[in-house]
Amino acid sequence: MGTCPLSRMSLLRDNFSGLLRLWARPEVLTCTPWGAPIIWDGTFDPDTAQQEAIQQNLTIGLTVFAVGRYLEKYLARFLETAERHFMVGQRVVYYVFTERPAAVPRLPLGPGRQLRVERVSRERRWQDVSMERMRTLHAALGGRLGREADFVFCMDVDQYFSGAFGPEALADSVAQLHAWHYHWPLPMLPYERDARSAAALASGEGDFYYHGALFGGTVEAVRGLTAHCARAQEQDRVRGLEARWHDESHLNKYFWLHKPAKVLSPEFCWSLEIGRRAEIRHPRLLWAPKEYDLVRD
Ligand code: 2GW
Ligand code: MN
Repeated sequence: MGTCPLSRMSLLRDNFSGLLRLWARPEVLTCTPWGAPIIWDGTFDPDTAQQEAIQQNLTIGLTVFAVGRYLEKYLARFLETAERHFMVGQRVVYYVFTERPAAVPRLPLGPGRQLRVERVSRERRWQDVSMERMRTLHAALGGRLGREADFVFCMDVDQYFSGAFGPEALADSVAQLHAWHYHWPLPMLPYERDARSAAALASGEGDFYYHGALFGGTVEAVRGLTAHCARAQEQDRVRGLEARWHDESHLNKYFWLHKPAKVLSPEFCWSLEIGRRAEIRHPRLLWAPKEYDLVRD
């Protein structure tokens, strides 16, 4: 029995993209130990990714929370730059969660792009604003967002797009390497270490340190992720605990237990404060400058 030519073709293509990843960026890690691609500039062909996504007729959700002063400070630039760079050519639905729907900027949107505003209540503590996102997202994924999107990305609002962020970033589950920590040795990564916390990683555990500012995947995968994190946060709360980096600590625990299918290089969420790094060729999303005195109460 011969191999069907079609599967031989796709085998060839898969091997080719694997080799391309290794050859294109020999100076960086382009594959995780469990075989997931780590996406660096030059390791993917954006046109192929675009073509494949269009054939699948996808709807991609982008969720962002803008509560309190973060709305005026960050939301307009986040959305304006997303219009220029995020999944251009695909069907996109923005989901903005805020306690002041009327204050959301009315932006002209490109064809096939929509914005929905969902009301959330304002938490008193900023740690809770950040952590409550997991529960709110989980509920939204069980509702309209979950019905209309195929894939979803969940992002911090205090950043802006600076380059094409396209369907090459799509996968079942997607994690972002943290710009400050991607080259740190494992024992130094800032995981939660208190064994009583649901977010705890013991010494020797952990693969990478992922950034809470960006994660995504299929609706189903992100539902699982947000359910896990919301439950784990609640478990800590009733025990009077709070993980070191809040939702980010729980996210890191989740991705230790459930390995991401794709990992984005720090080029996909970079901080200019780090300065020049030879391997950072083409940042696609940049951290907005923080003015803690202005936004932290
Ligand atoms: C957060 C901290 C202090 C003061 C205000 C806020 C705040 C956050 C707020 O007033 N309004 C608001 O909408 N947020 C949302 O929560 C917003 O979407 C923001 O991007 C997100 C996370 O807060 P942020 O961006 O100030 O936290 P970072 O940049 O220090 O975030 C990392 O660590 C967090 C946990 O401490 C999260 O895991 C976050 O995803 C990480 O990037
Ligand atoms: Mn942030």
